[in-house]
Amino acid sequence: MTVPFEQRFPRPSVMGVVNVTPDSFSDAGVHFRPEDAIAAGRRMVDEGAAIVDVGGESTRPGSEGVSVEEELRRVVPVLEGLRGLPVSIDTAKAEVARVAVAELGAVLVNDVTALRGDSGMSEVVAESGAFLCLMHMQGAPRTMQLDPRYGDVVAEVAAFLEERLAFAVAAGIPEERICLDPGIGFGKTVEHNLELLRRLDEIAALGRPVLVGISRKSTLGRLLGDPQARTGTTAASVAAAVLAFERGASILRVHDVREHVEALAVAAAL
Ligand code: 7PJ
Repeated sequence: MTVPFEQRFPRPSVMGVVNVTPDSFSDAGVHFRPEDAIAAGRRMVDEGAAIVDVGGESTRPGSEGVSVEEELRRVVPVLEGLRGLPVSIDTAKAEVARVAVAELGAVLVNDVTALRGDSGMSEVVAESGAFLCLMHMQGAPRTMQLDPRYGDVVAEVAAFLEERLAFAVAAGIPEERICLDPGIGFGKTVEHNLELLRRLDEIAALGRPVLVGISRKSTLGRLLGDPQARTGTTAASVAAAVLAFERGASILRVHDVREHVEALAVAAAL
């Protein structure tokens, strides 16, 4: 018997971000040493994170992939150091997911390719009983921000997530273990991101818990007046997270855990 997603991650839950990469979106390199990443992950759980998302491959705009060996070299010591704490693995590689879930206790696979990146991924998730996040991305990280285009961005993202959910279920992953994510910043302009957040109820209407990651993303910095911004502030992140929660998000993927836990506790009470 597995616990349904909604029970394991009640609304709102916070996912803390631990990037073990030299070049993530917004916290470039701060956790590249395993001991720093482990300390950051532990602190996030102390501060109220429901889960800590450990990733060893950057998906920031313009980034190239890394090999399985390099990704494992980055994440394995961190997963070992966080053993016993609730951890997810941010990876598109089946072998990295397998090691994380089957050998090192990760409970959720966060695959930004939504099972399109590695044909072995669905089997790893199905067999392990892990939770799964399916995220929308237009294009691939290296080129996704060059000229993203949609007719109706919300309708297209919803249709994509519905199709990936059906694919995952057909591959043997129980629907009750899956959450969906519109993929803020993944092949989207500022206006696309805003439209997705304004109409997040249409993503929630697909019937699965929704995860939103907008923490420190460039859209926020651009809204604050810098057209070249590559990051956003904590205060801007918290505002976006609270409104995403109000519009139906269940899990907020964030860098500043304490601030989000406090703000979301108040938002939930109101
Ligand atoms: C997201 C992610 C997101 C999910 C990143 C960063 C960029 N995974 N991985 N959703 N963003 N599920 O950490 O700022 O929005 S990488």
